[in-house]
Amino acid sequence: MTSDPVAVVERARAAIARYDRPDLDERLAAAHARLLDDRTRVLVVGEFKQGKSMLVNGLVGAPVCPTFDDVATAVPTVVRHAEALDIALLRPDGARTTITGDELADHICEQGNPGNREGWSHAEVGLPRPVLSGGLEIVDTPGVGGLASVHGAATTAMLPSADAVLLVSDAAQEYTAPELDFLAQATAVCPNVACVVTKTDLYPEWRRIVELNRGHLAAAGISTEVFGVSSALRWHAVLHGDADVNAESGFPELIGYLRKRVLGQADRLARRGVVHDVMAVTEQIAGNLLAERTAQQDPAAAAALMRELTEAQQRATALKERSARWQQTLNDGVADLNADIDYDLRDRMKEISRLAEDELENGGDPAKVWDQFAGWVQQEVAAAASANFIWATRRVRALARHVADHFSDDREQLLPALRSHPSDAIRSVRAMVAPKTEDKGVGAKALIGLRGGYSSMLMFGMLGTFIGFASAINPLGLGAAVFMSGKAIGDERKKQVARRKNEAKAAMRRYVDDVTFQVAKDSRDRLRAVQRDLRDHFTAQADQLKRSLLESQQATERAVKASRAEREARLTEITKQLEQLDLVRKQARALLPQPATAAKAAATATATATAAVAGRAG
Ligand SMILES: Nc1nc2c(ncn2[C@@H]2O[C@H](COP(=O)(O)OP(=O)(O)OP(=O)(O)O)[C@@H](O)[C@H]2O)c(=O)[nH]1
Ligand SMILES: [Mg+2]
Repeated sequence: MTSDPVAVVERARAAIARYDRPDLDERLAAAHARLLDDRTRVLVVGEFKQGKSMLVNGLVGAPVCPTFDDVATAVPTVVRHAEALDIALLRPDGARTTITGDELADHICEQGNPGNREGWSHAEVGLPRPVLSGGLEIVDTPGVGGLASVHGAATTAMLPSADAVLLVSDAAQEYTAPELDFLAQATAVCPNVACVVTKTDLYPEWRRIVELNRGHLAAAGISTEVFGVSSALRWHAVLHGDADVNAESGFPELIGYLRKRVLGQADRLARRGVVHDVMAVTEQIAGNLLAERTAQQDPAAAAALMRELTEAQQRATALKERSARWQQTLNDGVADLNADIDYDLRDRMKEISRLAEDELENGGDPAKVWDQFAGWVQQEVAAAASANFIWATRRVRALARHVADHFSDDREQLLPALRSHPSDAIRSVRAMVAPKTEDKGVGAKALIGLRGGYSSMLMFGMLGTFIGFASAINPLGLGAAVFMSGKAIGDERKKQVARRKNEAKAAMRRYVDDVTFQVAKDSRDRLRAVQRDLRDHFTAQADQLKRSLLESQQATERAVKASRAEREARLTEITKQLEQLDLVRKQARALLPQPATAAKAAATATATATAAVAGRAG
């Protein structure tokens, strides 16, 4: 018996082709497309210069990602399998520009493309490597600014679309607070998170660092594996084919983890999805056949037929009600989520504004501390947007499960893939610009000082004249002017500082409001898309059930009108068709590891299908 999910779906499609059920075929076609496009995405993330790009190179055994001591990665790179080397840059709208390997560094590093001003969404490198076969996709992300920065927020936005995250930090030091925060967020929305400690060749103490990190993880309640690796040793092993050095590099364990755990899990999930779809589809068709068989076997029983028809009608009504109920759950859920997510976001941002205002009020001249201040505000805003995003993602998933509850107890399998492209929600967090304050350089200061001094000189000069000193510019007048001008500088500076504080506050508030607006809008859009996806998904399921009921009803009616000869021929045909469906169901079940009792369950497949007729609308 085959254990290839693609072949099983193809067989199931062939088996249901004769029943003219485009709705059910569409469901299997979608399952087929999902299998063919199955990609398992691993995000490589971490603070600046921890060895992310070199780790990716080590994993694929090719120098795909530029690594430098002093030039940082600015654009994420997706490395995946391809028959031949294929390098391209992608725009956010998906437009693709093919480039050569030599050109790559100019576009994806800070050096040639500072702050990604060229505006690429990511680079794609396809290359023939066994480690990438099976759909593994490794994404090298920029470390610029660190995990708690605006760039870090963009990385966070990619988390829900990742199958696994590798947090990279070198063995020079133990985990920092932002690294632990990031790990907590990652484990909240991503099924596999592992920690990689790099540069073990450089730091003989690396085992101690790994132990310290394990302690931090345990204290934070984060359970992940920690791997110690040396990309330098791995690279040496790749170049010289040295197995001992390769073992020492720690890469075999990490690759084993990616293969067994990450790819293995993705494969299990894909199989479970296929089994679920094939079972659901064949169950509906078998249900129709069984209903018809019942009617064909005993058409004279008019009472039974009436009951059957009434029941079918009741089922249809129940289904309608149920559809109203799930739609209500979905709509109410989305409305609540919108409000909650918005409130959470505004609350976080308000707190940042409050702290920032205090900081400005009680601090010194904002002009002097602007860079640190702006950096701090940006970091806080990015962190708040990230936290809001992660929280929203979890709530959306919970809502999807809640809606699925209306359909079946088997809810994990009924969920549509909510995996969408990484949201732009928190990418809209941008850098904060300095308010336009008048530049009061030394020259300007001297001028203001002079102005004050000038009038006081006039005053004292006149005073001098008043009290009888005849000289045009008397020494007292001059001395007083110098004294007064110093005071005027002080007053004017105070005024300026106060003005600058106000301007800084206004700029900060504008910035926070702006980002809040963008993030809120993006998360509303995201939620709307999720609502649409869920509605389409569940509507399709409800429609399939409804149509199956109608078909049962029609088959029953036909059966009553049939002649004896027709009936006999039809019964033989039905038995044959049920056997065929049963075979497909057995093949689908074989895709999953069989527990001891499963064989028994398989033997009673027809019984299950019978129960399904009665239960599918219940
Ligand atoms: N000795 C040694 N050096 C390493 C190792 N991994 C990375 N490096 C060096 O560390 C520096 C930074 O490595 P990258 O891979 O560019 O780091 P990154 O995390 O991608 O940096 P950004 O993308 O700029 O954040 C480079 O000079 C690498 O050669 C390692 O395992 N051993
Ligand atoms: Mg890099």
